[in-house]
Amino acid sequence: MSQNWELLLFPYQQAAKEWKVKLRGIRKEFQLQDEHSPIEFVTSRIKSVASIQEKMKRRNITPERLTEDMEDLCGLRIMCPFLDDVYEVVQLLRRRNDVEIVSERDYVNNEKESGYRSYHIVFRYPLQLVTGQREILVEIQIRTLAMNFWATLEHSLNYKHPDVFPPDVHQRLQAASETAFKLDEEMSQIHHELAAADADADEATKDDKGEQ
Ligand code: 0O2
Ligand code: 0O2
Repeated sequence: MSQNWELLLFPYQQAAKEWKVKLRGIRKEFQLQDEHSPIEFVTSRIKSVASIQEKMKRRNITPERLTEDMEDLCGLRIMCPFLDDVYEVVQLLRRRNDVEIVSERDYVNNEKESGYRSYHIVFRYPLQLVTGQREILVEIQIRTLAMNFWATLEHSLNYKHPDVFPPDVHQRLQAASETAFKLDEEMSQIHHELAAADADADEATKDDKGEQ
């Protein structure tokens, strides 16, 4: 069966655009209220035709089952400043009524063998098309800046040099992922301490004013 890829992928492109607006809107809302935003930035990608075809082969996915069985045709990525922010974004998504969550995979606390960490959510999104409403699957990967740094470089190293990966490189990449995670933990700790110091200072100011 020959596929009209442009037509098939159009709803996914549309969904990616709509979701970038929604997610960047969340960041803006926090900023307008002078609050810490758990979202640093958002990117998206539509799976390439070559990558779709490779995955169809690898997973034995038929063209008829493609849009149900391939959950990441539309992929969004949310980068968070701190570790806690990843779970705050997960909560924000769970509370929304414009999505129906289909699955969640926590690779933050259960890292993959490669060292990969991210929180993956797949949800069903009702898209409004000229032909009516259509529910499509969207995947969101939520990760910290440090996790993104590691995953971006590891992906590019794997992609560029797939055949010359000696076992010790895998180990070194795993170790690098551990280092990135320690950095995340330390930055989160500093963030908590500063937030607590801020709260104490606010309290002291209130007390001072109360005494006057
Ligand atoms: P802003 O003001 O930086 O948030 P588009 O959706 O058209 O705006 P496009 O071309 O589809 O963007 O690209 P993509 O990959 O979806 O998103 C790119 C966005 O991610 C850009 O935002 C980049 O600034 C942002 N981005 C990518 N890498 C980084 C990074 O390391 N740090 C930060 N802070 N942002 C990054 P915009 O659109 O320029 O808007
Ligand atoms: P793309 O289009 O390049 O983003 P599968 O897709 O079959 O490999 P599965 O079980 O469907 O795996 O999904 P999984 O493992 O939950 O998520 C797959 C996606 O997570 C990948 O997309 C990557 O974006 C990311 N990912 C998973 N493991 C790793 C890893 O070890 N390193 C890096 N850098 N990223 C990883 P694809 O398949 O690369 O597609």
